[in-house]
Amino acid sequence: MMSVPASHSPADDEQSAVTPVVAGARAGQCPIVLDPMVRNLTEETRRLRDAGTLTRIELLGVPAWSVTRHAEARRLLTDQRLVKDINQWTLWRTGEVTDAWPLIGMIDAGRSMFTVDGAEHRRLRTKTAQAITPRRLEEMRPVIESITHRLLDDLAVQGAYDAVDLKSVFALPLPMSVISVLMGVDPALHPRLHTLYKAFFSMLTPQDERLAVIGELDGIFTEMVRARTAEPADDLTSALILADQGGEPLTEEEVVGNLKAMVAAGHETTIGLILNAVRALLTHPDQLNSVLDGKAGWDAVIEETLRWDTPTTHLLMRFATEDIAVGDGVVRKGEGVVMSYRAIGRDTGQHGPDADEFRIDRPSPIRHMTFGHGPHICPGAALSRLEASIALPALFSRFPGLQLAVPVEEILNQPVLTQNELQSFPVRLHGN
Ligand code: STR
Repeated sequence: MMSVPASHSPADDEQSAVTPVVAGARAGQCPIVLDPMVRNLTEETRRLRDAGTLTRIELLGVPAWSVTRHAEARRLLTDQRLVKDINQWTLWRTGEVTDAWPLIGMIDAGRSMFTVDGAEHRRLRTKTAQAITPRRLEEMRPVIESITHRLLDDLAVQGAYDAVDLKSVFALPLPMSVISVLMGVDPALHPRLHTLYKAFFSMLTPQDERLAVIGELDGIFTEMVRARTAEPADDLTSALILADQGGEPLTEEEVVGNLKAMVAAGHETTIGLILNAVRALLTHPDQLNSVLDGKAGWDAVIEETLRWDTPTTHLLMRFATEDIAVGDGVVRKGEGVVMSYRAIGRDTGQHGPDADEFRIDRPSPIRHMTFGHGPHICPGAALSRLEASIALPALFSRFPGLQLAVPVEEILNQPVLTQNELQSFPVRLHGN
């Protein structure tokens, strides 16, 4: 069995590195074993990037391919021979990967726009995507502004005399509140959802507990969909339940799947965007000053953060329905492919020799691919940009003396393999 203990030791790496892996590995190529407890993400990203366009990786004992280059990823993201259907995965079909694998919930997430392709994908996605176009989102701007200002008030109180955690008081509740308004999630559920998602993503959670968490999330969202079916409200969940004119209405399972995907993606990734932007600015004071002086725009901060410190380190997973040549390697039919967005954002071929540097003065627009590409391109891209474009200037104009309360090295990533999210983010609001 390829399942992995909660804590990851070098001995495990050694052992799993010699496990025979699926066909398609280039002779002699050792997989890069991704470390869920990674302390130096930049170093791991560099190793991946330098290993080539298509690199064999190991995800908690399970082999897959990582795509690390912008151009090749862009091509593959419109290649119909790569699909999201887990039943195309040989390791799943043979039972070598099961629910005991800690990352299974990232792939086997129920039927939704996240897990199907082609015409069915369009059927599942269109309504959601249309509800969050840049134009439609302008209606949400005042809502996002008022949530932001309310949270900044909370932050001012909690950080009046001492350090305060910018994540738990601001960067997390902001996107969670916004996505909840959009989808119609009861705010009374927020504390429980925070606990459940933290456990869902953390690699320290024992797998039986994670499966219970997934079950509880399914229960919460199924109940919510049933309530809206009985009594529709003015939210996107109700809109998804109501049949499209002439179209095939979504099933309960499909609405629940879309709702889960929206809530998870709608908060988890935006926390990363906000915190990573604040961290980048506080550690690059010249660039912060040029933004505060109006010499550079917040858009440049947001786009450069998305490229340089992307919220999604790796996106799991697509499966080859045929052999596919990639770079100088071949993905064999039935193998899994991961888009390694952090490495892709640091691709020197795309972004130049200084790709590892944070520079908001890059030529605009910065052509990063953090939101993906092709039919599955992030439908929430405009929403996350809008949230960050409200949150960041509001935060720095309210607290111009904002400072890290601990050395930057002490701000650690969550023990999460796929997401680039911080455990906490202690700041002082007023400087010294
Ligand atoms: C989390 C668990 C769940 O209930 C539903 C989903 C589907 C959407 C996924 C989400 C997952 C994990 C985070 C993802 C998101 C889509 C975008 C987001 C992968 C598996 C990113 O990090 C890009």
